[in-house]
Amino acid sequence: MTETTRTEYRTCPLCEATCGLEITLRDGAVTRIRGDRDDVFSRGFICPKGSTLKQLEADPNRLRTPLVRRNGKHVPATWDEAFAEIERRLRSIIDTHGPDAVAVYLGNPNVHSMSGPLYNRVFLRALRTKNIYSASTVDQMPKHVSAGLMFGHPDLIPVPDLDRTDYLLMLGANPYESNGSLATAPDWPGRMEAIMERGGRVVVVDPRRTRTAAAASEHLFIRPGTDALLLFAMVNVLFADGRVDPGNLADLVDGLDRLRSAAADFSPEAVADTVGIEAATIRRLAHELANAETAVVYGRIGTHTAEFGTIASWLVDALNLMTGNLDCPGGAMFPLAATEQPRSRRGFQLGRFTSRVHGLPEVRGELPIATLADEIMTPGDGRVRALVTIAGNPVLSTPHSDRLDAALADLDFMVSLDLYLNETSRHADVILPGTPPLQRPHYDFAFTQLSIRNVANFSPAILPAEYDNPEEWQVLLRLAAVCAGQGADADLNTFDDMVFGTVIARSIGSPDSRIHGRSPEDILNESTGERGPIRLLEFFVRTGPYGDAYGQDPDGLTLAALRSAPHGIDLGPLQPRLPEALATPDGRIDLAPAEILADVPRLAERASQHTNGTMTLVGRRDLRSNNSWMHNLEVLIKGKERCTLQIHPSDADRFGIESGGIAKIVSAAGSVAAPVDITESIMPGVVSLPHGWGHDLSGTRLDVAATRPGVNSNKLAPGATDPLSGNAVLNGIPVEVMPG
Ligand SMILES: Nc1nc2c(c(=O)[nH]1)N[C@H]1C(S)=C(S)[C@@H](COP(=O)(O)OP(=O)(O)OC[C@H]3O[C@@H](n4cnc5c(=O)[nH]c(N)nc54)[C@H](O)[C@@H]3O)O[C@H]1N2
Ligand SMILES: Nc1nc2c(c(=O)[nH]1)N[C@H]1C(S)=C(S)[C@@H](COP(=O)(O)OP(=O)(O)OC[C@H]3O[C@@H](n4cnc5c(=O)[nH]c(N)nc54)[C@H](O)[C@@H]3O)O[C@H]1N2
Ligand code: SF4
Ligand SMILES: [Mo]
Repeated sequence: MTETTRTEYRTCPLCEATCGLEITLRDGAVTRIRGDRDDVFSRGFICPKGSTLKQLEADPNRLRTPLVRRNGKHVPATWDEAFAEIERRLRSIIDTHGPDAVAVYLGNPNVHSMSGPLYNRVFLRALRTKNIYSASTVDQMPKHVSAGLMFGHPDLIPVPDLDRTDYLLMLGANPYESNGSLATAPDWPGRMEAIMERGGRVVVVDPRRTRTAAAASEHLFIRPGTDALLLFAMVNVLFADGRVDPGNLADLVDGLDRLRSAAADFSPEAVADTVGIEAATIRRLAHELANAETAVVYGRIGTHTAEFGTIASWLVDALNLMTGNLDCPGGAMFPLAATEQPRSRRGFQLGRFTSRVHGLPEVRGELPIATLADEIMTPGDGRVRALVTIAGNPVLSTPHSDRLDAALADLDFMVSLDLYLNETSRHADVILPGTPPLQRPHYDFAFTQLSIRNVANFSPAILPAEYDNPEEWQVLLRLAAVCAGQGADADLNTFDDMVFGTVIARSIGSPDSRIHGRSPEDILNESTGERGPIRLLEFFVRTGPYGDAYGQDPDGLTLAALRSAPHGIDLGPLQPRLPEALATPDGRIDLAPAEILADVPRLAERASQHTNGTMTLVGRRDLRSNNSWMHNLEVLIKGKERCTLQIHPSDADRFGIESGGIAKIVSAAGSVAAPVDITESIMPGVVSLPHGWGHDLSGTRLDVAATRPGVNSNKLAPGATDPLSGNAVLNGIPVEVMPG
């Protein structure tokens, strides 16, 4: 047999940077993965994780068949056996207790696949539970809330125009390790350095001197949890010094006066002690922002997963707007994704229903993950008795983990769709194997909406499905069929045609659609014969802003065009999109949403409560990690210990902790013990542990991860939430530290 070598190109689905990969295969097996130098966006950039898709495919612990728990042990089962079990047990719970008794948790990798954005909703619609949870409430929900209230739609999120800005003020983000978030840009480091090379400035605000901070023009330590105060003080300065100028947007903005009065109490002097940044420095930052030709404020995890996450997220955009930098090149701009569909001008509402136990408001149809354990453990009508997790590991990634771990053990039934038998899926009665990245097609529906350049890039699957396993979208359809009462043996092709038919019907019925009024047959006949996500992608691209609208614009984008561009299609730099893109009912921007203003008194109380003298915990990321789930790949976890407690030498001294020793960290929720890393790169009074570790639980199948288990930092998070977004407070947790 002759050896055949082929090269394929695809977008890395692991993080938000969306790097192009060049993948070489010999006789159908991957031999090498490197950066695709011809990718229109990433130009060859790649991080150490990108090439490990090869090891992920090969990992013997990765699940290849369904597992069903029999007598306490997970044993292999056929798909039919697994679904028979799901149908029997899930149906009985739904029939007896109603759909709300079944909760669903959607983890982060759902936004990194095609099936997640397209088929989860089919499953959720069929199930009709109000108990929907996701990683969004341990992540970016504050941004959705502030964007929804200001601009009318929770996905109208402005991103920093990195390639054209003269001044970047970055808070709570460490793109040198994370490669960026809510700002898709392959090679963040290179783009950040380019700002300084062209004479601009980058200022990083972080309680740790991260690699990002070290590379910036300036780094400022900040006391954890106080970003909202710092940002408010900057707003205060701009008003006080007459430096407010929304530029082109002046006529579109409501609420400047209300913002001015809300900021009145937050002078730099009033917040300086609590924030840990001098008043003069805060004034200077505000002036630098106003003076720069173009400038942008950008905040991420450290700013969002905090006590005042929504206020901080709002003030980031408020500052961009007040300095004339919103919707302008070099400022914060709204991407226009190739799959974007017209948005209704209904505006954005919070709290349309509340959680059963604590009455927490829904946001975007979901409830805060921090309260799932309460919903499982509190008896009464409407108690959650079953859980379906889809690509999520909440036992490691969400707060008060010990409690959630115990709650999951209490469920009547649990299903996990996952790549691994891990800390979460070990509780599942049925585990269905997910589709690994190279065995599925890929398109970034989510990240093209958050991209600092408009780009479209489709990647076909490059490896066949192992064991003829169904792809995740088919698994989700089958779950939907069970929940809808059609049974596990329903004809999935018919079901998928129905899904597609509904999408077409909705679009042609909408006056804003580019195919409004066309005949459904017309669209069907012109569509690819392939069922599943590819057909839907085609639909959204062709009806999208650059699309051919099924023949109306012959030069427009099509699936065929995407297929013939393996390195992606560059749709150009971001363009101003306001006012057209606004989705508020009045078509205006609300700079001072009433819901957010109502939360400001809570912040005002915090302004004078400095935490000097006490210890506060923050998180961090490492380039070779990916939340909780890539620790089973030897290439990534080898080398130095990564799950360490960073602590300043003065604090280590104070607590009698020695270099090379172990520290015990105790919070209101629990305690863990970790090896210490005594370093001046962390602010005195702050300690840091990364999340996603703690692979020492029984009943998992993670042979490599178990050799370097680390500890689960989320055992320390008490499960407090930002009241507006329901987002968990994961940074700024009061702790005590002692020799362990
Ligand atoms: N303390 C602290 N906690 C945090 C954070 C923090 O900064 N600090 N960050 C938070 C953030 S931003 C996030 S996004 C969350 C993440 O929270 P989660 O999404 O709950 O956790 P992950 O570790 O991403 O787990 C992903 C799971 O999906 C599985 N998986 C991976 N790929 C696929 C796939 O293609 N298909 C299927 N079916 N399964 C797949 C993995 O095996 C793993 O079980 O963690 C949050 N937790
Ligand atoms: N290598 C790697 N890359 C990843 C991930 C991963 O786990 N590993 N996860 C991906 C995911 S899901 C996401 S959401 C993104 C997140 O991407 P980023 O938002 O860049 O997240 P982090 O790298 O955790 O950086 C957060 C920073 O906030 C700082 N911080 C903590 N508390 C505060 C505070 O109160 N104020 C301020 N100003 N700073 C604070 C921390 O010290 C830390 O340096 O990364 C993605 N990329
Ligand atoms: S930076 Fe993110 S997208 Fe790029 S190779 Fe690494 S993991 Fe993949
Ligand atoms: Mo995330």
